[in-house]
Amino acid sequence: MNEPSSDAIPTVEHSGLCALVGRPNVGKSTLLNALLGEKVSIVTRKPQTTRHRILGVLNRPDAQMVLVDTPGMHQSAKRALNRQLNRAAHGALEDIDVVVFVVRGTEWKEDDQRVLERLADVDAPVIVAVNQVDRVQDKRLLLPHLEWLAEQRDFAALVPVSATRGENLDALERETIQRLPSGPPLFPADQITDRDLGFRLGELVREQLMLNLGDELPYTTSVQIEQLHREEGMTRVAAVIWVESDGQKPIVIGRGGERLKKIGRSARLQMENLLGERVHLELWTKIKEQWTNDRRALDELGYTD
Ligand SMILES: Nc1nc2c(ncn2[C@@H]2O[C@H](COP(=O)(O)OP(=O)(O)OP(=O)(O)O)[C@@H](O)[C@H]2O)c(=O)[nH]1
Ligand SMILES: [Mg+2]
Repeated sequence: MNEPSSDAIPTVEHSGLCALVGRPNVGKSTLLNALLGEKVSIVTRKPQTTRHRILGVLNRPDAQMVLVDTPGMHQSAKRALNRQLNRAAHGALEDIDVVVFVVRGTEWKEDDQRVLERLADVDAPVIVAVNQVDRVQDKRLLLPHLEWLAEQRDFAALVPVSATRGENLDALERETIQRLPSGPPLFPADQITDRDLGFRLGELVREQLMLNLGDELPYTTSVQIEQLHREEGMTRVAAVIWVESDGQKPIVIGRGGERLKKIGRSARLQMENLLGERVHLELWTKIKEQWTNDRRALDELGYTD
């Protein structure tokens, strides 16, 4: 009677959650995508690119590791949006099986120190991924830096990697997966992320905004997908780019609409790449005043976790 039914989910040797944390811009999202072999989280050269907790599911024959990408933890708590980013990153450390603390080469900044301090009361094993080692000019500095890091906490492991070059990622994967408990997989084998298509498409627009706008403006824009229709061999997408003031609109649109066109073209190509079919993309800009500092607006735009 109590025999498990034949379609009960079998347990795997290693199943659990692994959070990628660190200060902004060290390469957490790049690392997530590189480990998964698919772009699930957007990447730019600017800090505070990631605004949400994003899960990426890595399946192996004996394991399922759910990687949690997080916004970079940082000191500035000026805007409600910044506070929300920090909240999402800190919240991601609850109920985690392994933490990967991502740092950049031989750098150690105040925000790295803060992350280390935040990890003080985390019981899960913490592995340091020393990312971007390809950028360390003088390789002789690496070993002393690893030794110095090893003195800062009883880390489970220190793994030098290059996310963009794919160097040593197998070692990082081994070190993390082996520390996951056995259990049933948390996601179906064919699901790569917890985020729906609308979210992923919106992020691809935001990625282009970050890449194509000057220094301050990207942080006051947000993207909302208004329409998403999948037709025979083609997907139609309409998205709104929210800005904070009248003055910001022409900057996003550019002279004769050139900049918005470029943003749209690049985002569309990324979308076509993701979907493997043609995409028709319409972009609009609208104003929502002070949304980055307005709790309710943040909720409306999906910044709730
Ligand atoms: N040279 C080199 N660049 C890298 C490497 N990993 C990431 N980058 C670059 O570092 C920049 C930041 O990468 P992201 O993955 O967006 O960094 P992040 O930690 O997710 O940043 P936030 O989301 O802002 O917290 C991008 O320009 C990446 O291309 C690496 O291993 N080598
Ligand atoms: Mg990121």
